Amino acid sequence: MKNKLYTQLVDQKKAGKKSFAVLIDPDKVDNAAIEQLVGLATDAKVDYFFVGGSLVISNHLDECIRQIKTSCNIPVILFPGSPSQVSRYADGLLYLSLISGRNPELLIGQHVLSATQVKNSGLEIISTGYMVVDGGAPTAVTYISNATPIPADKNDIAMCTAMAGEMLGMKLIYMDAGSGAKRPITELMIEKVAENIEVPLIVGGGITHPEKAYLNCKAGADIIVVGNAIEKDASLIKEISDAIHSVPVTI
Ligand code: 1GP
Repeated sequence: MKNKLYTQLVDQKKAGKKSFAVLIDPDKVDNAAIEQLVGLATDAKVDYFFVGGSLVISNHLDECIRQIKTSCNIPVILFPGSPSQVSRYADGLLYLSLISGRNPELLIGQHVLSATQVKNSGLEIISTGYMVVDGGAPTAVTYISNATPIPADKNDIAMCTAMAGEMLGMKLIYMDAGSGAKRPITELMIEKVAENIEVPLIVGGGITHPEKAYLNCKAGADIIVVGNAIEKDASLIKEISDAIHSVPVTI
């Protein structure tokens, strides 16, 4: 099916089910680490792997994804920090436009330059309104994107940005405080955004505890992304996955 992943995301949302995505930065894992993560994620019933990073220096994106794909059935979705992070071995790609910023390169410029390559990859392309929210300190994404994040307490700006993204036709909204953010996005902001859009809402950046993941879902997040905290303590995969999947179904 052409839109298999997106159909699944929308169906999950309609059914009121919350999902957990483990973020893997190819620069930070070797084969042994991938093997461990895949084992833990499979046991914990993780829903997705997101693969990517603001800066991917190493040259083993393909290898990393192939290893994941040969060891489990968890879908792999590219979360690219740059147009070079495309691998045909993944299942899909978040086609990110940085709608919170005013850097034309990340709104449309790099998309034009990489359009042929992305289309020819054969991947399922999911257009995503990417919103960076201030996480209390500069993160790799705020630096690399050369764009001002949405202030953490400006819930109305976040709401209007997400609404505009949806009306422009974006199929997902991703609110991100940035990898390793000191302060993750508040439930108030998540609630405000979730109430005003229909498309699935992804939330990530600085989530380090199962309780926070649970509260974010209760506030309206459909998919929670965790990277950094898991790199430090892989046992969190099970705790966070259980918390997310224990959120009562609300439709
Ligand atoms: C970053 O949303 C992701 O883009 C995940 O953030 O690494 O802080 O979990 P963390």
